[in-house]
Amino acid sequence: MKLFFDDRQCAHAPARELHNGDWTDFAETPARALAVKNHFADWAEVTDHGLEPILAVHDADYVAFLQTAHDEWLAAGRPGDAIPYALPVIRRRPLDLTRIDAKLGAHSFDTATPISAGTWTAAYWSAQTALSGVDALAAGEGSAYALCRPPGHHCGADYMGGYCYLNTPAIAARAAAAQGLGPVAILDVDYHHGNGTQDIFYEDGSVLFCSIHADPKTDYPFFWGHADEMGAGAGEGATANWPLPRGTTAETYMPALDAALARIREWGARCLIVSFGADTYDGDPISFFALTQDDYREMSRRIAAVDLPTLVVMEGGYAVDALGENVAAFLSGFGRD
Ligand code: OKP
Ligand code: ZN
Repeated sequence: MKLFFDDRQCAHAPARELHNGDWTDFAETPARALAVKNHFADWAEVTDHGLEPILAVHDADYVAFLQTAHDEWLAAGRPGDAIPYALPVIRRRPLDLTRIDAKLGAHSFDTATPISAGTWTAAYWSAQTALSGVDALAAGEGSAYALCRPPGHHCGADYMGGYCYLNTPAIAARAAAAQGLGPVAILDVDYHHGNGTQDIFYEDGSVLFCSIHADPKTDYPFFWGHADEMGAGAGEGATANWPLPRGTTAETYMPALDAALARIREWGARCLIVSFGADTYDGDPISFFALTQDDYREMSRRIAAVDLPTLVVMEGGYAVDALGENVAAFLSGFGRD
């Protein structure tokens, strides 16, 4: 199993985030990526695929916004990281937004996703890392791991949120389909619902999206991830959600995983992309499931038993000291430990 990482992903380093009404240190740190990087000795080189596979998922005006937002923020005389404060709950977007604050609000669904000086660089190489993993599958590898940072599953075609700027699993899924690896299924096992990935494919029946996550009644992102969200139009039936209660252990988690894997088999997937967050871990500081490293080994055994070419892309996981071991446990079913 090849492992992909690019150091340029560490250029994204916001200082703080708005959390429960106060400022806290930004949880999605470069140290997360470095903890995983240092756990393994052999990393494969990430190659540059340019903007085209990113624009297959994201709107051009959103990508242009991400590229210049921090410069515009500085030009407006603002210090530090760019953070939105006015968000259009009615998604009416005039095309002539000029103030950076208006652009930030128009392209965000929360205020916890700051843009720092290196955000675009890091997000770009996070996407390239996922795309390099797809290339490994196209070259015949049975599995690959993309250490993507920032993560991707919360952002949509034209909005950021939940620490995410470019939707790495969606970019990988579209690239895999374009390379003839499809039909592609995405299995999201991060603690949080992958609302951005779901949104991108909600009316697209060519990609199956399955997510197991904390119940949005109690947890972020609150507005998406309920069991009755099943896709629409041509995507009807190609979205499936398993919301689970806080405190979930393997006893509750594994039956949901088996149901999702059965769905993926029945649907006829020929390629699997796993959005993996280690924030389902018992010791995660911002999440409330109670899975163990043994559970991660068992999850990866069950996923590998579906026997599809599989790309694991990194999403969350905030217990930094345990993150390397948690990733190794999750990759053990694919022969990496
Ligand atoms: C990103 B990923 C804690 C409140 C929630 C956003 C969480 C984003 C999680 N500060 N803030 O799915 O791990
Ligand atoms: Zn998460």
